[in-house]
Amino acid sequence: MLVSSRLAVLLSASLFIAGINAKVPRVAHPGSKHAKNLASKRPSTTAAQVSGSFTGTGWSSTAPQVSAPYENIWQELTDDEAADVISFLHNQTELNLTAAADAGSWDNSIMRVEVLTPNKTDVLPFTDGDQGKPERWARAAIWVGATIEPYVIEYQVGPLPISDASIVTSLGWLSTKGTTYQRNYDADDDLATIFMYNVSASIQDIITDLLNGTASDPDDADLDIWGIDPLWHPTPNTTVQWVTYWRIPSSIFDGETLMPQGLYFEINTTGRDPSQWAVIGWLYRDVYYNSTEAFRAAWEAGELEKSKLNFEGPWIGSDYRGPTTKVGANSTMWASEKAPPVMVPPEDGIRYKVDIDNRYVEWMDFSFYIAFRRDTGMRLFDIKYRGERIVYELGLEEALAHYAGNDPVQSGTAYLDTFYGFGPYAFELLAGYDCPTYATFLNSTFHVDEISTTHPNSICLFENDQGYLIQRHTDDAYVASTKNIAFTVRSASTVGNYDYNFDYTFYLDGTIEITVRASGYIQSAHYYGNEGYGYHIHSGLSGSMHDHVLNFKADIDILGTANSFANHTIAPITTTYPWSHGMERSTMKLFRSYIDNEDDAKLFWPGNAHSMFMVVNKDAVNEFGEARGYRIMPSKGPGMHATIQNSTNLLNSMNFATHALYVTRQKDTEPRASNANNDYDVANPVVDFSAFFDGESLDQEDLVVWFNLGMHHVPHTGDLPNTVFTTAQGSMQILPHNYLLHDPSRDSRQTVRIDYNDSGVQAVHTFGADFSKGLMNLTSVVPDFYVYRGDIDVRKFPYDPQHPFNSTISIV
Ligand SMILES: *[C@@H]1O[C@H](CO)[C@@H](O)[C@H](O)[C@H]1NC(C)=O
Ligand SMILES: *[C@@H]1O[C@H](CO)[C@@H](O)[C@H](O)[C@H]1NC(C)=O
Ligand SMILES: *[C@@H]1O[C@H](CO)[C@@H](O)[C@H](O)[C@H]1NC(C)=O
Ligand SMILES: *[C@@H]1O[C@H](CO)[C@@H](O)[C@H](O)[C@H]1NC(C)=O
Ligand SMILES: *[C@@H]1O[C@H](CO)[C@@H](O)[C@H](O)[C@H]1NC(C)=O
Ligand SMILES: *[C@@H]1O[C@H](CO)[C@@H](O)[C@H](O)[C@H]1NC(C)=O
Ligand SMILES: *[C@@H]1O[C@H](CO)[C@@H](O)[C@H](O)[C@H]1NC(C)=O
Ligand SMILES: *[C@@H]1O[C@H](CO)[C@@H](O)[C@H](O)[C@H]1NC(C)=O
Ligand SMILES: *[C@@H]1O[C@H](CO)[C@@H](O)[C@H](O)[C@H]1NC(C)=O
Ligand SMILES: *[C@@H]1O[C@H](CO)[C@@H](O)[C@H](O)[C@H]1NC(C)=O
Ligand SMILES: *[C@@H]1O[C@H](CO)[C@@H](O)[C@H](O)[C@H]1NC(C)=O
Ligand SMILES: *[C@@H]1O[C@H](CO)[C@@H](O)[C@H](O)[C@H]1NC(C)=O
Ligand SMILES: [Cu+2]
Repeated sequence: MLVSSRLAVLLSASLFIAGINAKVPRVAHPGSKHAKNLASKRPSTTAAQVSGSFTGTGWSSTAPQVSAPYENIWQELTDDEAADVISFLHNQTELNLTAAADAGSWDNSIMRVEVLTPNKTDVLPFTDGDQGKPERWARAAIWVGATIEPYVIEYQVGPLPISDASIVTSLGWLSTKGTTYQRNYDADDDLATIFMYNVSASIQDIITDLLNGTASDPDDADLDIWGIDPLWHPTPNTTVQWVTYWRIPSSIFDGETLMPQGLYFEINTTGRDPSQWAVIGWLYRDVYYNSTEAFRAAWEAGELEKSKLNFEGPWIGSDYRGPTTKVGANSTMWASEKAPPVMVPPEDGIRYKVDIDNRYVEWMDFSFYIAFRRDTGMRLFDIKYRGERIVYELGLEEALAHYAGNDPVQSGTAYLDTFYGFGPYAFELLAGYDCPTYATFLNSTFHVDEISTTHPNSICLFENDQGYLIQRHTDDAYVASTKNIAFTVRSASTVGNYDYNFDYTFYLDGTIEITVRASGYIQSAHYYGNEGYGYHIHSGLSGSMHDHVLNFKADIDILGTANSFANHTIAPITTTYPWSHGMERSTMKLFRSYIDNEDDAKLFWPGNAHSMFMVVNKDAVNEFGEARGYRIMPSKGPGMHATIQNSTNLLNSMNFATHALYVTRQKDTEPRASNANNDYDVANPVVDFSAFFDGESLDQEDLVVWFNLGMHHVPHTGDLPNTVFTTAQGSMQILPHNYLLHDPSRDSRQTVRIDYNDSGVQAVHTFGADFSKGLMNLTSVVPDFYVYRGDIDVRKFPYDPQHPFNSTISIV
């Protein structure tokens, strides 16, 4: 599932690149690892240009207001809070900060500020008791560039609002190594890009011949140059990287990651003095040349056979490509120009309530708070069902896309996408496409490089009919059916080349489903010699196999925090019964046990799904003596873990991907399974997930389940031009298990029973349900494309018309 994509440059993560014309990035945004630009083409408006509330159509979708029972204490910093924290940090002279707008890679600057998620031990006495609000703190990531050994580090800042009592202090308590210090071996990525183009300029004649393009001037090149992520450190404190050439599309389509050119070189970028940097070797058609001279000699000797190249064409575009004239009933998708069925809003107003200021939502028997983070995007807190909390926190932790290949760039690619962040790329959703036009849209904001950016309408909330029933039964006297209406919270992040869609869906039976889908551009490989690592999918192109593993945190609380993790397994047995006349019967039986220690709680989904895993409360049994609980179960797709268990690329930074799910005891010091800065130094991550497993009891303790969604992605021709959501998706369900005494969807009136006999219908029972009826003006659900408006940046330095959208380029 998920996608991979990367930006190219920026890398990482699959991203964008493309569109970006490979300009050397300005140094002002020291967070970007590979310095390239992510973004870019996105329209942006200033706050002043935006007014009014967006609906996406002429239909005004104002959800009824509700007042959250308490303030959203997880909410991101307001712009004012962020400005205050930034000012306070600048006042700490020992940090020696340069304003982000003026900072280069040799300065210290603020990469990002964000709310520090309050500790659960401080939150529960407030939400569940009569204690006051927990203190509000921020966290800040600082780029320390004014040194020969640059690093990044995070601090805890607060309490907020800033006062005489506020301090800047260590955040080491949330690191498994005791410090958030991360050595930054890529601080001079801007110079590295220049170095790569200088190297290429020295062989432009060969590049013209082999690759039919220019790569001598980063501001005027046909070819982009970028490569592995994370960088390699073959011996301590040294840095090497393999890079390759990608053709820059000239059209609007962002297909750079579909145009690798098959020539690779390795450079040694150890240290901060580019004059000491060197080319280590070249690779072309699986032949390694140990110097530029050796490569040139082979070329001059005519020893190089030319590989097929990947050129731009309609094949990288995602537009309609069918016949240009209507060719009648026998043509492909002959009716596709006709308007398809559409979702329309309920006649009688919206059936959910929202507290916009607090990002608090009530739908049927569920309520929850929405928060948003730069690293992981949208997350939910305090999900209650029928008045009881069932999930304290639910959200993405990390997204791995681990590639392999016969070439060193694909082999060296293993994106940890929180490095780039899901927040900065959670762009505006398109009403009528991403979400129904009648959805409620929320904005999201993050604070990077001393700029507060708001993506309007980047989270949507809507109810819809799932297109299949939640319940039915027929016999010779009646037919009974219940509509499967569910409520979804959605966002999508385009992290470089890939688009990840995240859904949290709530069902009438008390189930919560977490779904991730991937679309966008694959990161592909040059086909030469890559048969063992992907399909040949275009002239010079291999699909480049990779694993997507997205780790999620589900802090499940069943009737309090004292919970246990049950394993109910169905297994075959051979046994006799009092009634079996002594004869053995081959049958099966239910075996019940608990997994009661963290060390036993790194789990796989068993083959044939023969084990059920539940978070239960042993002290909360129902009237039949069964422990009430919620089960966790893969829904779409089988659940995931990484194929590569001991990655040469990621070392200690992918321990969240070794198994399909994990259970740990909840601890304030273990709030996240990963950290956005891990990617800077993967051998010494800020958070090494394996350190969470230290033999603690899981018996009636506060438990956290960490599970993986994803897919093994071996792109085939159907991934061109873009991967499709239909197959690239996975989901997990968290569902009631002996939690209530019957199916709660019976409490929905959207159920019908028709009694009938040979004489026809005798009675119709609709239980008071209303039906949508009367006239619906469908024009009201036609999307208004012209309200799409892109980012809103509150800049703290003058607008640069040459780089108008630079704030979203920053990856920090
Ligand atoms: C930072 O220092 C300046 C000058 O002393 C002061 O005006 C400002 O209020 C301080 N900012 C914060 C957040 O304390
Ligand atoms: C502070 O940072 C500047 C670069 O912005 C650097 O030149 C200077 O040496 C640093 N001062 C100290 C005391 O580290
Ligand atoms: C959260 O808990 C950790 C570990 O107990 C503690 O060090 C930290 O100060 C707490 N954070 C806040 C904001 O109180
Ligand atoms: C090289 O590119 C030029 C246009 O830039 C094109 O005319 C030519 O056919 C290309 N050559 C090959 C071998 O693809
Ligand atoms: C690498 O750099 C660190 C930090 O300066 C230093 O402590 C360590 O000794 C270095 N290791 C080697 C092998 O040079
Ligand atoms: C890279 O350069 C450093 C010194 O700058 C050197 O110690 C190291 O051996 C080099 N590594 C490789 C693989 O060339
Ligand atoms: C490169 O390879 C050649 C021949 O295999 C060898 O003579 C030479 O020493 C090598 N150069 C380097 C820099 O390793
Ligand atoms: C569609 O195909 C059928 C069967 O081949 C043929 O009889 C019919 O004439 C075709 N119709 C059109 C509009 O081409
Ligand atoms: C989103 O931001 C826009 C522009 O600032 C504002 O007009 C709108 O009210 C915001 N919407 C929500 C739901 O906060
Ligand atoms: C679950 O229980 C079954 C049956 O006792 C056992 O075989 C299996 O190993 C258990 N699974 C785990 C993950 O402990
Ligand atoms: C992981 O790889 C390293 C280096 O290749 C090797 O030393 C180690 O034994 C491997 N560990 C496992 C569990 O495969
Ligand atoms: C439907 O709505 C559109 C846009 O509001 C309006 O122009 C049109 O007249 C309406 N049609 C009818 C039949 O009311
Ligand atoms: Cu993929």
